[in-house]
Amino acid sequence: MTRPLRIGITCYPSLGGSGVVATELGKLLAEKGHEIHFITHSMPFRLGKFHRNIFYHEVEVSDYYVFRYPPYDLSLASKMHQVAKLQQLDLLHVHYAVPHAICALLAKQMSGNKLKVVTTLHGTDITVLAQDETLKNIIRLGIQSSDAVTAVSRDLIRETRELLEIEEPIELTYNFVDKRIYYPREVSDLRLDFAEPHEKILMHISNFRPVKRTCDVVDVFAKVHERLPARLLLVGEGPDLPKIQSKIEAMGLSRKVHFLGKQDDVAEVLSLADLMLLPSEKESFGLVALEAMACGVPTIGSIAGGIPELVKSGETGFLSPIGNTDEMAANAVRLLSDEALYAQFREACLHRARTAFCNDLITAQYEQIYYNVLGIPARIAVPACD
Ligand code: GMT
Repeated sequence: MTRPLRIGITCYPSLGGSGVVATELGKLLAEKGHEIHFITHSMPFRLGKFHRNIFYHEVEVSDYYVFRYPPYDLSLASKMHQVAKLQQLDLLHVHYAVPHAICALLAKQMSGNKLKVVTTLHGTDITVLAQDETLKNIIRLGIQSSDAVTAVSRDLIRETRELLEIEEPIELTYNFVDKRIYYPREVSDLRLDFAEPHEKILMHISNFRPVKRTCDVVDVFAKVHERLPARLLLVGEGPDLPKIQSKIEAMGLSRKVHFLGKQDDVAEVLSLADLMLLPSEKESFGLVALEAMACGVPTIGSIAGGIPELVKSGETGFLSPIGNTDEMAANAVRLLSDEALYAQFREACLHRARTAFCNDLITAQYEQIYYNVLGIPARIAVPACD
């Protein structure tokens, strides 16, 4: 029997899939008996109620008057060191390289190099920020100084190697969904609030940033709507939302599109959908497509980043070249007009989410990485995922 670990987790607590994955991982590790210390600037939004074995340490930033830019990174590094010392942490697991990997490196140095650091790369920390010459070298340093580095798709590993010219091992740890939360919910009553029984529901969930190509979402929907009765549900908020609202109005589709804003119970909302639209320009993984898959909802998306590792085109959705909204719409219509094909895709979605991206499997992979970096001999049993 291996001993439970004391793990510090840092992530962006208030937005994005990386924060969701970090928080859900912390909860699952705590359930397995590990002691988890979140070290973040605010309470991770998916943490919710009190959990046994989970503690939260808030990073407070000094706003002394000489600072034009209050040094959050230094406050975080200090807090990491302080928590590591007081709570006798075995390791820090940081999600999203910038600035967390460097803060963890500083905390490690402050602890006399005893503390181990695991860094998980999530996407734009590499695909966008590592292209910025002012950040590239420091991101490389953060990665090379970590005791283990993981990335959420093969494509992200490839891109990290290419952009940063590094040889160090990067382990693949796909994102996961908790199957106790993500499953098709009974929402037939709620569905009537948005669509007539004969109408199909297409959905897009994101932070409405340019990489999501939300204009393509609207174009795909408009083309589908010309051929069958349909509604579009848009979930989330972000910089491109006003542009999208104007586009929808200009296209005369306002009565067919519903803006749901930010939602907490994503599984409930996803269960309303017949299709998920994810036509992104960049997407290292696409957690939302996995969440949809776990609720039995196929994805129509782009061949970008790690999406093809997640969505099997022709089995759990259809993928097309970035920007090819004609093909995306044609695939959506094909799937929505053929009941037998749709049922087959839905089953494949449920099966794939529960097996390849099962929470027990991925949690065990992370645990194995932790014991490896600590030099503790352990073989973590991977439960059968069905
Ligand atoms: O940079 C972002 O888009 C945010 C980031 C995040 O913090 O959620 O998203 C990335 O990480 C997610 C979780 O691993 C992935 O599911 C997203 O695909 C990835 N985003 C991009 O690559 C654009």
